[in-house]
Formats: sequence, structure tokens, C-alpha cells
Amino acid sequence: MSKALDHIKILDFTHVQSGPTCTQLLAWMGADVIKVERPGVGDATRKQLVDMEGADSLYFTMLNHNKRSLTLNSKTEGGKEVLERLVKTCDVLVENFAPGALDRMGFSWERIQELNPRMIMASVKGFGPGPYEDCKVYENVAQCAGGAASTTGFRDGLPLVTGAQIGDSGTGLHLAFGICSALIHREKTGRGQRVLAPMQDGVLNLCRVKLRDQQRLKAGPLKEYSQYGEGVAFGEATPRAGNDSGGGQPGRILKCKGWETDPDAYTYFITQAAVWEKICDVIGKPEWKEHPDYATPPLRLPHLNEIFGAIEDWTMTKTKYEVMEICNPLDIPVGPILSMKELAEEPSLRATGTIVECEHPERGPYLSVGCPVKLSDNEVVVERSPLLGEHSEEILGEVLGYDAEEIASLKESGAV
Ligand code: CAO
Repeated sequence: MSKALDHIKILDFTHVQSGPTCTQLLAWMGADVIKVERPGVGDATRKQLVDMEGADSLYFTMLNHNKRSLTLNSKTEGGKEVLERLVKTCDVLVENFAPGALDRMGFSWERIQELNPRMIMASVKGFGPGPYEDCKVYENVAQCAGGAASTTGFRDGLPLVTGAQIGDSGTGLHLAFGICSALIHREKTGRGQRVLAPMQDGVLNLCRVKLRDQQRLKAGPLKEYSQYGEGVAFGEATPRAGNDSGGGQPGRILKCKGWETDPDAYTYFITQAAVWEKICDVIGKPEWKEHPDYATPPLRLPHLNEIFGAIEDWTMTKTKYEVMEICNPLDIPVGPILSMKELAEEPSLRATGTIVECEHPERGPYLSVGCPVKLSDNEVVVERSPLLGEHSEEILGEVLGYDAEEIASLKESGAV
């Protein structure tokens, strides 16, 4: 079976999380991803958060599946020559160095276009053009600068970052979308182009509904926010809304049976208007169907605390799975709070290849997250991440056409 991107070669100059997320997705879609790493050092994450002495970390192995590794010191004469050949041979260069690093290496966008006008050059940076464009940025900085932190957490608490890596992995997703669009555009024009995915912009895109609420504030209080029902005035900016639903159907996280000892014994419960009557029956409040305070969505908004209090009295008598079993057949939208342990052990995620077990020569078996997007003609076999420089000779010989003597000399000079 052919794969969507199996005719595409990627020069993968990425490191840490944002860029590698992008190139891993492209690799899963069939692209030949050549990861370029500094000899003897490699991607810094290989040796970060180490859980097994001497082995590549899970941080690295889980972000670099299905890639080939070429070691290359791009600051040496020989390294620059290899890099030039790679630029001429590959379709896309992906990088997420600190601003200016690629220029300092001698590979500006202008130079890359000279070498290969068909090349697409794709970058993650912390910020787009503007006052902060020269800044180095990590995940949580992006979450803070992109509007996620100011809108996450409880009203009376600190801004919070989320566990979902929306700054790094989220921007990697955006970049992959940009690359695929540029590849399709190149089919029409024959020319490559620059693709830039700033992390701040990516996070803001994912916080779109909060900018929606910022503008709605002009028209009055945000009635679906809990603070409205609590009589707390709104300020000038979109506030933190705890676990309130971000949409028009009010929802909350509610305790389930066992919450006193199990930190994940909770469910998310949505009081969707279409199933209000069924909710009333399930929680033993049939009289709320016609009640003047509860009968319609607008009537309910000032009473969300009482409503969710009553629903929680019911959910606390059930496990989070029982809540699901009872509510699902009634079309009441609920979802258990699943721990990483539960997800790792979930058979249906194993069956679809979203949780996969890989075998690594240094680590033995380990779990990873497989491709979360499924294409019917693009089955993804998740392969382990490469060891540092594992494919150097293969790439120099087969892809770039160096002979054995030239490869030996590149090695001797420290270029690879
Ligand atoms: N051969 C020779 N030199 C190499 C090389 C290679 N194969 N690979 C990298 N280098 C050099 C770079 O050229 C750079 O050198 P100069 O500073 O002399 O130009 C140097 O290594 C360090 O690169 P860097 O500045 O990108 O790395 P850092 O660890 O200092 O910063 C990070 C890391 C992530 C903060 C920064 O790369 C960044 O801001 N990237 C953009 C935003 C981003 O992607 N952030 C998400 C990261 S995941 O949380």
C-alpha cells in the first residue's frame, strides 16, 4: 500500500518537541525523514528526563519514531557541503532553532532558494515578526503568551498551564498543515516557499473561543460562566472559568464514587439542552422539567451551581464508568476523567494503534502514542526512534551518493 507522502524527503533539523512532533507526523504519512543531529551530542532530549541509564530517553523515543538519524556538524566545511547536498535533494527543510541560528550556519532562506527553488523551508519560532521575534521559547512560555494560561484555572487562583502540550505539539501540528499545503501548492507552481508557525499564534488559535468571549464581554456578562450565577462581576478580560464548558452547553467536572481516595474518580457532565428532560429523570428531579427556574436553558444559567450540585449528588453514587453506562444510551454527553494509567491499559486504543508498544535496542519494550489521524490507505506502522547517527552511512551513500572513501574522510574530519 503506498502512503500519502512516500515521495517526499524531509531534511529534519528539528529538536526538543515542537519540530519533532511535526516531522514525526510526516514520517507516519510515509515521508522519508532524515533527522540531522550534532555528532556525539544529538537532540538534547535524548539525554533529558532519563529513566534508564545509557539509553535514549522516552522524551526522545516518543517524538522521533519512523525517522532516520544522520550525524552532521553543520559548522564544519565538510558538514556544510553535506548539508548543501541535502538541501538540493530534499523537498522540505524543517527546523525549530532559536531565531537566527540557521542564518548563522550560512543557510538563510535566500541561500536555500538558490540551492533548490523547489524547497519548502518550514520553521517553528516562539513568536512571529514583532517585539519578541528574537526570543527563545519553550512550551509554557508559549502557553502564557498565547492566552492559554490567563484563561485556564479557577477565577480566584493563579493562571495555569495545561498538561496538553499545545505550545509545542500543537504548533508542530500547525506546521505540518502548513507544509502539506505548501507541497500541494508546489505542484501547481513548481516553487517552494517559507512556512512559519509561531508558537504564540498556534496557542492563540487553540484559544480562539476565549477571544470570542473577550468580544462578547462588550455585550454584557458571560452568562454561561459559573461566576455569572454566583453574582461575581466580570472584569475587562476573559476570566478563568475553572471547568466550565467553553461552549453553549453548560458542563462541569463532578465527583464520582471513590473520589475521596482516587484522584481521577470524576466525570465531565454536560447539561445539553436537547436531553434536559432525561437528565432530570436520571438524577431523580422530574419536577425540574417544568420548573420556572429550570425549564429552559436561559432560565437555568443563573442556577448552574444548584443544578450541578444536584447532578453531583447523583454522580457521587456511581463510578465514573457507571455514569457513562447510564448516560450514554440516553445520549447525555458525559466523559470519565481517565488517568494516563487507564489510557495506557485501554484495549480499544491498543487495537486502533493509538497506543503502541515498541521494541528499542537500548530500552527494550516501551509504550508510545501512535498516529492519532487514520487514513484508510495509509496504515501507520510505528517504528522505534533511531539511535544517534544510526543511518549516517546509509544516507550519505544511498541518498547523497558519497562513496566509501568520501564517507571515511567526512568521518575523520568530524563532519559526520
Ligand atoms: N551542527 C552544528 N551546530 C548545530 C547543529 C549541528 N548539527 N545543530 C544545532 N546547532 C547549533 C545551532 O546552530 C546553534 O548555534 P548558534 O547559537 O551558534 O547559532 C546552537 O546549536 C543552539 O541552537 P538553539 O539556540 O536552537 O538551541 P538552544 O538549546 O539554545 O535553544 C530552544 C532551544 C528550543 C529554546 C530554541 O531552539 C528555540 O527557541 N526554538 C524555537 C522555538 C521552539 O521550537 N521552541 C520549542 C522547543 S520544545 O519546548
